[in-house]
Amino acid sequence: MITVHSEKHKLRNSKTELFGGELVEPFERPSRVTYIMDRITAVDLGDVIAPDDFGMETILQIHDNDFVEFLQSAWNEWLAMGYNGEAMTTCWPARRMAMKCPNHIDGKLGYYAMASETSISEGTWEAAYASAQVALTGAKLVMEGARGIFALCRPPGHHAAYDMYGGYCFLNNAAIAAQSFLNNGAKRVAVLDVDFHHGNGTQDIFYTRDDVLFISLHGQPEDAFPHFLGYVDEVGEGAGKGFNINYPMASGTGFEEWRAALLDALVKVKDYQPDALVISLGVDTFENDPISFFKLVSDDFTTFGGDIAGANLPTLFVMEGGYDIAEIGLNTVNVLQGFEAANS
Ligand code: 7XA
Ligand code: ZN
Repeated sequence: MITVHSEKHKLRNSKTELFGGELVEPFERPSRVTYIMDRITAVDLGDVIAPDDFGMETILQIHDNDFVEFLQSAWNEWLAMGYNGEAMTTCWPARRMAMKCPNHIDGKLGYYAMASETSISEGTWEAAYASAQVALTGAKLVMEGARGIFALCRPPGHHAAYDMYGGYCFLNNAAIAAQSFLNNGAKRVAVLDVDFHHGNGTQDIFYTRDDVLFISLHGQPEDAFPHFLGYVDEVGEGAGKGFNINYPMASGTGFEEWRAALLDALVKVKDYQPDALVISLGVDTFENDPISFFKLVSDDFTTFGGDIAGANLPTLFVMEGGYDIAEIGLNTVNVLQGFEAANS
């Protein structure tokens, strides 16, 4: 399987995450990609290629123009205030407050943030842009006939909504890839999100549309980030009604229950008859992930890679989360090898 990878992910190297009331080294850090690349090399998964540059067009079909301009300028606006740390929000438009974007960077951060753990740092926009190009390049290769492609996106994307960032995400790479499939001839695309966390951003983006089916398997929002989306009764609206499906699961969920949800989701994917399948691939479902609560073991990732291959669809894997860094390479590549083995 070909991997699309950009060295520019390293430009996203923030020093601080707000966690448990402290500023800690971010869980989402550059070495995640190093470990995945090491494993790709060790098992000789296939060629690794750099992305093409497709520009801003598809990004701006998915995200609000003002939001994208904010991402581009936020770091410099923050520096201009003379602040010493990285850019973090300290305020929000909470219930019954004005939903208007302020001029001050503190207000802008609050307006566009969906969570406060994620600081914006130097190079964040450049890395997010490159990550989106990785996804777009992967989509192009799939459209050209590849059975499966791995877009090694970093920073991840599935929490990024039409006009919100957070949960380590800035641009929604999976949604941008899905839109690219549609722009290039696909009639319908399915996005299946197997990251531990609910893909609130992807849900938000496609909630009123019937040309993208969104399905997410995740930790139940009562107990897991992003907490405010991901319930079963979120089924889509208007033309999108019936095209959003959530499988929230409880703390301690193991592979048997998780796989039953996956197989159910894959039946729904097949029934939808999409022209392409995008997998939001997070491996933070792993039993030792430091910020999650499912109990998958490394071999389970191989098994479910094979299950995904069973859908028999042109498939783009888009990297999302996973924070047991010592095992992230094994678990991620296990999915891709499971997929390849079931195809051969
Ligand atoms: O899939 N999303 C992630 O892996 C990021 C989750 C961020 C959680 C932050 C909670 N303090
Ligand atoms: Zn996650």
